[in-house]
Amino acid sequence: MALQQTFAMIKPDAVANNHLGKIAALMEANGLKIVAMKMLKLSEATAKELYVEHLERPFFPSLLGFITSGPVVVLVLEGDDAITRYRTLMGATKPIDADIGTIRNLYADHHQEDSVMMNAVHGSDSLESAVREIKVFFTPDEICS
Ligand code: DAT
Ligand code: MG
Repeated sequence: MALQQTFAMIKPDAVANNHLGKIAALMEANGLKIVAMKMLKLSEATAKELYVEHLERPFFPSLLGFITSGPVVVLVLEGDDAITRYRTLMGATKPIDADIGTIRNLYADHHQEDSVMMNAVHGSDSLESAVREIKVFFTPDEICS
């Protein structure tokens, strides 16, 4: 298995609901070392850069409103097979479909009307995305690999 880095974000719903520490603990307990981390409020420009592949999607305006609505925590996670390992730990995009014990099953609010969008966490879906997304938020000297 290859040692990889992936980009993770704890979204405004999970930060507002005080799930930040529990989510970070789950990452660490599942073979993902936190090698960079910061809290910030996304600007519209940064949100568009992160979600560039979704700009034309019908849900993009609501996603943009949600993701810039409050503070988020961005992280770089490192570990064996980190990209797939973290996607598995996150669970399915729709919290209602997320497997028991995954972050989205445990910490997204399944009763929210916008429960697809308010799904607690983001994670890179490929090596290419991980490299690109990490660069949106971190300079190499901010990553303590
Ligand atoms: P993922 O976050 O699992 O990689 P994605 O990249 O397809 O999922 O979508 C990015 C985010 O956009 C997702 O976390 C929540 C939101 N989203 C996706 N599909 C949506 C939809 N049909 N309606 C509303 N929001 C959606
Ligand atoms: Mg995605």
